Amino acid sequence: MKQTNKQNSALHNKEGKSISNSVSAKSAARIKKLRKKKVSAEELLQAILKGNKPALSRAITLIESQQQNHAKDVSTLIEGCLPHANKSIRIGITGVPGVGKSTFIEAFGNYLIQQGKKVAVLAVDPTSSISHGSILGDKTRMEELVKQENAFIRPTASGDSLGGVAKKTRESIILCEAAGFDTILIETVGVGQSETVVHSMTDFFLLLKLAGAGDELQGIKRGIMEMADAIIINKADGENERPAKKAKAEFKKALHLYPTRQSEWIPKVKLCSALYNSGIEPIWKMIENYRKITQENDYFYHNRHEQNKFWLLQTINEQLKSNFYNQPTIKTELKKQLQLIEENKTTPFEAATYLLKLAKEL
Ligand SMILES: Nc1nc2c(ncn2[C@@H]2O[C@H](COP(=O)(O)OP(=O)(O)OP(=O)(O)O)[C@@H](O)[C@H]2O)c(=O)[nH]1
Ligand SMILES: [Mg+2]
Repeated sequence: MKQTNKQNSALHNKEGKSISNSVSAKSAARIKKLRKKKVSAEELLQAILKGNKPALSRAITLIESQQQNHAKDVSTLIEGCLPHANKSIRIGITGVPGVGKSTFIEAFGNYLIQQGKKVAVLAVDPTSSISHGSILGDKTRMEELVKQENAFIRPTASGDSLGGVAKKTRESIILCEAAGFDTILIETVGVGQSETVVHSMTDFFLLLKLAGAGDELQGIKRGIMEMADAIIINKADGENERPAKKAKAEFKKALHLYPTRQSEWIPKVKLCSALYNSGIEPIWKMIENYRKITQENDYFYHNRHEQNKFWLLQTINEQLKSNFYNQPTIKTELKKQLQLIEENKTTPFEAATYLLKLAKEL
């Protein structure tokens, strides 16, 4: 009797499937849907402002996506974050491969966290599409830092032009600042123009060097001495300590030859061993001192305004270029013009004038 009741009471839908089964299937689907639920840009923004790291990651992924249908969400995020940005110190770090940038960031970042700072690490690496990003492989070098609640490490945006990577990094800085990160470290390996790009988005620029045998100044990229606010001679440990001290004196002498800077800051040379955690604190004290001096003489703010103006023009240039090249008609006509050039049937100037005129009419 009991059995019959149970059978009778077991509800079935038209296809004869047990409703209880289809209900559980439905709720599973609902849970799945919820998990996949597209979080609105507004929700993401609110989470970022509360300092939520997964939300920050997700937002940076949106920034990195090239998809046109994300453009509106990206604008919402940037506009919403801007009023909360700008409060950090942005530090650029450069140096040749193997100089110890990642090891330095691990030591420096952990020190900063001990001082109660919130540290975000970003990277500008034009080679990352080939090498999969220096920071990615580096996570092993930043073993302690990655575990810290108050640290946020983001591998490089890749597969893009330097201009594109730079734009994304700038926007990511704004998001990190809005999420409460007060110290932003931006690493670059110094390929091509990447040092100039990082210099144009940071307040303080650190150049990491190694003590070599003899002429330390040889092989140093033109312009880099003017950009560096400090030269850090890393690996000043063990047998390397003496040559490091010599190199320090040599760099100091060389820096004296450069004209006084608008910031009134005299670039410093410091020794450090990122691996053995020595010389880290004086570097931070120096940066704090720089901030104090340049905020008092207003250079700090002036520099950020100049950088914003530069980035405004840069963004327009990038946008104009991508608008132009992405037009289907231009794509096909450009191919034709390139062919005509190969056949000596047109000149580059004639072809350019034709294409630009064509774009205007589209
Ligand atoms: N002795 C010594 N070794 C160091 C020091 N800093 C880094 N190293 C070592 O140098 C090697 C390279 O260090 P990384 O931190 O990976 O250098 P990097 O500049 O980030 O290199 P890329 O990411 O390839 O550009 C590693 O084997 C480190 O352990 C230091 O202060 N002293
Ligand atoms: Mg590295």
